Amino acid sequence: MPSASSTNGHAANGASKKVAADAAESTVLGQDFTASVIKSMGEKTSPRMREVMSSFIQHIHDFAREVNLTVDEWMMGVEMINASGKMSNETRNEGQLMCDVIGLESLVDSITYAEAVKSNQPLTASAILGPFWRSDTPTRPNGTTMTFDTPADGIVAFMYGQVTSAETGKPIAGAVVDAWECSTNGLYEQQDPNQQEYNLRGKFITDAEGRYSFYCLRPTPYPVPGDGPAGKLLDLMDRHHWRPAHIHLIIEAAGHKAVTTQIFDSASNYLEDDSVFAVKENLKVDFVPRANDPEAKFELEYNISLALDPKA
Ligand code: MBD
Ligand code: FE
Repeated sequence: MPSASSTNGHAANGASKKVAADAAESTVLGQDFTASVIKSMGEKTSPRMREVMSSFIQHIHDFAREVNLTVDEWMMGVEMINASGKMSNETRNEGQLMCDVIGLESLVDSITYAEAVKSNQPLTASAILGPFWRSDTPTRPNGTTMTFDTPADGIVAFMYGQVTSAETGKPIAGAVVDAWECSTNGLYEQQDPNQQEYNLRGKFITDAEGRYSFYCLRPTPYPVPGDGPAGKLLDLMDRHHWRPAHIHLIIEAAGHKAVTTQIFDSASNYLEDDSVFAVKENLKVDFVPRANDPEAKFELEYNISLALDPKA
């Protein structure tokens, strides 16, 4: 653990007032101060809370020491957090987006699912939820559409597949496939007054053979919104806002572990430099031309394999 106290020797300059001031400061600057903040937790805190907060305090103090964080810089961070909160609601989560652009949601997702990846079962890989999921998306019949305000440059695709159990390989009936995507203008329905509510969102329930299907847009690249602190942070770091073309999915079935994921059009730009670091090799999919369907130019078969929930 690097200690800041070694860098505090500048007090030895003879001026007694300055020595006293520096001595007081060095207690706050040093590891003793950090330890005292950690030790101030009471005995009623849970073991996990103690573990998480001890480490958090340690790292954030060390971070401030390492970069010599100034009051102005720290206040800029505080203001970004406050601004994130103010623009967040049921349909937009800016705090989450802030975490996304620094790779934190992807890291936490990978940590959470590391266990599942270790198993030899052919599980569908997870990916981050992102800030635009809605809890109240309507259920729609299989074979129907979720693109209602299809723009002139939109390409309709038919997406279908089967949900199976990784344990048995058997189809899962009654699984819920919750899908959402943005339109070609790079806006999710709740960001765009010109799209009807719940456009490009739907929940589809698998039939007796575990099958689901729907019409959607072939996804297009998408810029992380620039109207809030996450966009500002990207600009300050001189990074672009783009995400590769993706469709979000949450698949849930009784007795199984739900999976939150995204699939990425393998023909898209930005697969190598996703602004939120969510692309995984096995989540890239190939849209192929669809024959004999006036409703859709492309199709995508996407099958999903769920792990049993040991708690169920
Ligand atoms: C998105 O559309 C998204 O999916 C993520 C993860 C972050 C920002 C915007
Ligand atoms: Fe998204």
